[in-house]
Amino acid sequence: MDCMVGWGITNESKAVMGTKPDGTVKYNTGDTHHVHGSYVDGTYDGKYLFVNDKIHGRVARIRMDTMETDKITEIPNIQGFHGIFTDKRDPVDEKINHTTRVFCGNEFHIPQPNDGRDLDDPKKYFCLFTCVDTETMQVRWQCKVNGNMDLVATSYDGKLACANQYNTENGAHYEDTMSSERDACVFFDVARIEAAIKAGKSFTIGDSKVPVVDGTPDANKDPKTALTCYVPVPKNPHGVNISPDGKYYACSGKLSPTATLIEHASVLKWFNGELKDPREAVVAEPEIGLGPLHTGFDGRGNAYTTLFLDSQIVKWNLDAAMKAFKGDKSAKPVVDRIDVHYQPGHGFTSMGETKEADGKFFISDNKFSKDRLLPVGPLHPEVAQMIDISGDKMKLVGEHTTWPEPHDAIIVRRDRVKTRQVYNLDDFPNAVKDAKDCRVERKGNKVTVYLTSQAPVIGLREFKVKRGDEVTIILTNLDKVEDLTHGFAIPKYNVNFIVNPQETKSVTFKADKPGVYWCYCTHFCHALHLEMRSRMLVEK
Ligand code: K7E
Ligand code: CUA
Ligand code: CA
Repeated sequence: MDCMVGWGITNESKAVMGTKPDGTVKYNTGDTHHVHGSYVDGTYDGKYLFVNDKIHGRVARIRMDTMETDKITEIPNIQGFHGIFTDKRDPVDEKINHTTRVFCGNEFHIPQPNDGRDLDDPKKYFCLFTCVDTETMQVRWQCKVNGNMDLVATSYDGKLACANQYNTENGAHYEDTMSSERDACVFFDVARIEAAIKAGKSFTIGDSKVPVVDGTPDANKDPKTALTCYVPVPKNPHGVNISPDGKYYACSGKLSPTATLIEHASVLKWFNGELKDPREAVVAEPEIGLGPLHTGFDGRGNAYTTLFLDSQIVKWNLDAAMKAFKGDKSAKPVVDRIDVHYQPGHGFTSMGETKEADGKFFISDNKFSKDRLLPVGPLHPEVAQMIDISGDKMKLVGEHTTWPEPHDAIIVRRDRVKTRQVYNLDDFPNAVKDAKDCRVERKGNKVTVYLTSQAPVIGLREFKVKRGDEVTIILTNLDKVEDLTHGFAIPKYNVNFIVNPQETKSVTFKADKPGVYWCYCTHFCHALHLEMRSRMLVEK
């Protein structure tokens, strides 16, 4: 719920969020982690952003022209939806060089279906990798996987998606998740999975109609028909990121002081049966420092990895790392380090997740601020720090506070962001197009109040309803000036939202308290902003 924009309060936002049969919002909690854009030709097209909700297993689509969520999809059969990434082109159709899928990793394994069976037998739980259609926002398919999935990355040719796995042990307790020396990065052959689904080699789980294919190692022994490929990486890795040239995936060690570089072409070779062992796809494994988590790239052959335990960003060179891996003792992968304050989680470079990586900036989202700021209570704000990576040495150039706890972001070049400044009145079928149209309509005990706002006036100075009425207020902001937003609040009725210029929103509530209620504008709009009010009169 956000009472500035009215998210979770207006009927329009409730329709996006989903409601229970009694009309209340289904979930008003969330736990977003990662944000990624839609692509065309390997770079951002400025159309959509996609964000995961780990707690309820939902994916939200944000329109980049309004920066508002327009769809939310709840994915069946999963818990702990952590990693998310859009595809960058179609694996089969050459003409589709833009995003049509968003891939969703699933971290917590559960009984399938999760209806009370197998509660005490974690060995029977399993996870699903999910593909959602970016236009319809319907779930296309799911793939059964061994182990959990953490972060997700996709290839530039559209052929592969992958997820790092820290719990290939399928452990239920943290010590169990650390029992193996190696976990994995699991790769998905997108075209093969979709062909298997087309061929009907799928099953369903519980009430869900989503087709599921089997991507467990036992079901995928023959590389030439396998849907998945598990590349072993050291102990409990975290984060997987692809280099802007599309050639390498970097998996961070977390419990190992290493990064593992996996070659895209080699994974494809394994799927074609030309490579014996998935381990041969690993082309470098440099020691880079303690607690590596996430990696950004500069497009000049260097990687920048956050080191949670060392509180540093380490810059390492991909070619040098590959030479060292082949035994060249003179090759030094690590080229620079810089302290950050403190304990970085995500780190990302400007345009770094596109083929237009510009090598200008790296941002470190730090999990602790400790002594950076005056103490403001037990909970501290955190800091994000900006590093200039254009030269040989990294240089700290900016720092600002963030809401705890800063997680993930992308840096999008400004010409890719084209937002609209004013809404279009005609986009809202229920718009009240003229102040003269303001009125109260009654059908039985259902009352609709048509209102406009235009600084400093709300279209009706007062309106009367009866106790027990179901009241719907439809409010159009007739102002046409950019950023001239009005709010609308009703005391004691839990109503507060804004309408942007030329936008229409509505709320519905029961008039259960008689009396006078001053509806007022909550968003500073005019010298007479405080005077901008109306009265709701509720008769006994
Ligand atoms: Cu590294 Cu949720 Cu992005 Cu946390 S995962 S840092
Ligand atoms: Cu309208 Cu303040
Ligand atoms: Ca493990």
